[in-house]
Amino acid sequence: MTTNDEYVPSTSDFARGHVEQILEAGSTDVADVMGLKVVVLTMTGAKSGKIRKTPVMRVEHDGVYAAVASLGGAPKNPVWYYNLKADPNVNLLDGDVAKDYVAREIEGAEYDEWWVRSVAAYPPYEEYQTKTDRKIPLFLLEPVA
Ligand code: F42
Repeated sequence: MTTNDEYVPSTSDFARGHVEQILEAGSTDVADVMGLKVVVLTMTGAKSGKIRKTPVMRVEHDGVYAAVASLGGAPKNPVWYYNLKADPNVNLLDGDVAKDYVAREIEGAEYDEWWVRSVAAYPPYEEYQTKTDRKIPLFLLEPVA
């Protein structure tokens, strides 16, 4: 993903704080949620065109990652969901390794398979889904060849 626009931090103090720590250290290893690993997605704002950085829990299998648009089980999708729908090209930082990926929303059997993996990586996702009628969207992030 190549962008030459400015980075605009999240309005979420929690997420912005994590991103600041991670950018300072150059690695996601400095951050965790309940001791579980996070990764940082760098994406393009759907309306602003600005660079946005969004931490999500680390869900990975065979070099493919999942991004779970849970927003803690809120009734609405996080705003970054619409960014990825508008421009699926993201960069993902895991540890100190940053690579480009393409995001693809998944459904059906693929969703079910990756939902199990996501809950295994971060069990609270299960409870989040019980809090809302919204089906929590899942994106797969597949490496750019
Ligand atoms: N959120 C999840 O949904 N899933 C996770 O697994 C997850 C893990 C996680 C781990 C650590 C951590 O620090 C945060 C974590 N979060 C997780 C929270 C996540 O990082 C986000 O903060 C949260 O999901 C909310 O995302 P959001 O995109 O709704 O962010 C809001 C707070 C925000 O920054 N809003 C901005 C604002 O100004 O209100 C706009 C951001 C934006 O992208 N704007 C678009 C643009 O064009 O720039 C406009 C998009 C539009 O259509 O309006």
